[in-house]
Amino acid sequence: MLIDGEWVSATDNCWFDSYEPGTGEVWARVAAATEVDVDRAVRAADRAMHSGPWSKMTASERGEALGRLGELVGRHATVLAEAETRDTGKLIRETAGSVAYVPAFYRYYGGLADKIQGHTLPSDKPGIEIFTYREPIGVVAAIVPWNSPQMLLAVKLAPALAAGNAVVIKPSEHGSVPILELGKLVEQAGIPPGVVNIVTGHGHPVGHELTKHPLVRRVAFTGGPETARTIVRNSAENFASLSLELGGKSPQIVFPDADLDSAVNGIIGGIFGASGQSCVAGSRLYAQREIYDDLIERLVDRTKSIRLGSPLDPDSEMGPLATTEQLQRFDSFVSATPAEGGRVLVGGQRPTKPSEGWFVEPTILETHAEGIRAQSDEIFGPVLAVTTFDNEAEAIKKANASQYGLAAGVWTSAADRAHRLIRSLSAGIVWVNTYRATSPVAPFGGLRDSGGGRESGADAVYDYTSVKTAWINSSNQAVSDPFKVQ
Ligand code: TXE
Repeated sequence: MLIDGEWVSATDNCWFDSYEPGTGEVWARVAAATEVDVDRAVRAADRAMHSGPWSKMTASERGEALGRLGELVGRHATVLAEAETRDTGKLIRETAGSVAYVPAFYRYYGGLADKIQGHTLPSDKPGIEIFTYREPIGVVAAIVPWNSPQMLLAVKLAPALAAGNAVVIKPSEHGSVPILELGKLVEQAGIPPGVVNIVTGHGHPVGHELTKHPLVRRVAFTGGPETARTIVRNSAENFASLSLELGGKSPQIVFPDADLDSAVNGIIGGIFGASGQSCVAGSRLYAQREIYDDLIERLVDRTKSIRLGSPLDPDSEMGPLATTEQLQRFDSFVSATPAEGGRVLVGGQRPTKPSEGWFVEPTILETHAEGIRAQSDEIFGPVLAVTTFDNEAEAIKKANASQYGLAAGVWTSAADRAHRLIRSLSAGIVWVNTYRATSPVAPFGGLRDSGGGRESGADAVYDYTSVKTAWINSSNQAVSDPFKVQ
């Protein structure tokens, strides 16, 4: 682990195994932090923020350090991508692509570091000037899941550092190695010791202790809704501010005027990319009745030809699931579907090839009936639930009937319809004739059980600041005795 600039093992020297989902074998041993380690990391971050060299660096210097970190990520992209692939099972073609994009996030927030400004306010009191500063908020706990560790860390770490904070990162127990690899680059980037700390281990005790630590002022979390509820309760002890990015059950809506070839590619990529283990997976498909049969036939054909294979093989099109819990989740949803009134159109099984690793087939379920759980619940696997609609109003109603509200996809060639849908869909992100695109410039986040707060985009940097308001009496007039009538 990285605590106060030193590479250390846990104080009680405990370790846990990290498995390689492509083989199902242990491939790394990772330190299991204790309460004492978490406390040391938070205190180191607090010191680094308030009295270390970081606190004396100018905003421009912080921005330059972030730029250098991005450059180093680019230079070490091969190692970082391979670590992510081996630890999480995500395809090398996907991790190589996402790690290559990560420097853009460090550059973007590096560029913003010296543009974080307060305001001079139009005072309503003659002779009194009022203005605001934006100060760092305090120690940030960055809690990262396994499904895209580098990217989901960058959207937390980069704005937190740009604003002058120090950070304690808690990677997922299923994705620690890529983050530890990133930790090696932090010092080289000229970021002083203690500013970035990494404590590894399970939700309990590591995440738990971190989120209730009194010196933590902000928690940036990506993960599941149940964990988020615990974190909200823990952080309430200290009123730490929060961003919660919790996944979804995102609808894809296809109208007859859509370019169907393009829609098929967007839908396949949207659900089977990352083996469906993506918060924005487009896992519910609604197709207008006139094109339903044609669209489903194309999707089923393409699904049958998806090449499952080792995540390290650049020719593989879909890799394994990341954990055995994810395997069980897939099995339980898919096996329940026929009894709930649905039908397996393709997939649904564990494949015979590859014979090792945690693979499942890419799966499409027809879910016309009400109450099919695969239609309403987040599976976080390669399972697409499909059904029909007859008109635009019905499409919107069905798409919005979810406790989640992260993303939605719309496929249409009519500009007026696209605008109507964007306004009517209850989601944090709406993609029209594209899907799963992200960018450092674009806010990302959802509604209801998909969480709250937005990551990425220029405004996110302000979430890592607190406002200080200053009042100055520049009138040259002394303050009069408050108890003497004038
Ligand atoms: O997530 P967890 P899991 C969803 C998805 C998935 C489900 C469970 O539906 O099937 O969540 O996945 C840390 N205090 N998403 O179990 O547990 C944990 O160690 C503080 C959506 O992997 O939420 C890890 O670092 N932290 C998603 C992180 O929380 C705690 C990504 C996420 O793990 C903690 C992943 C605690 N008490 C899962 N308990 C997305 N939005 O992309 C655990 N953690």
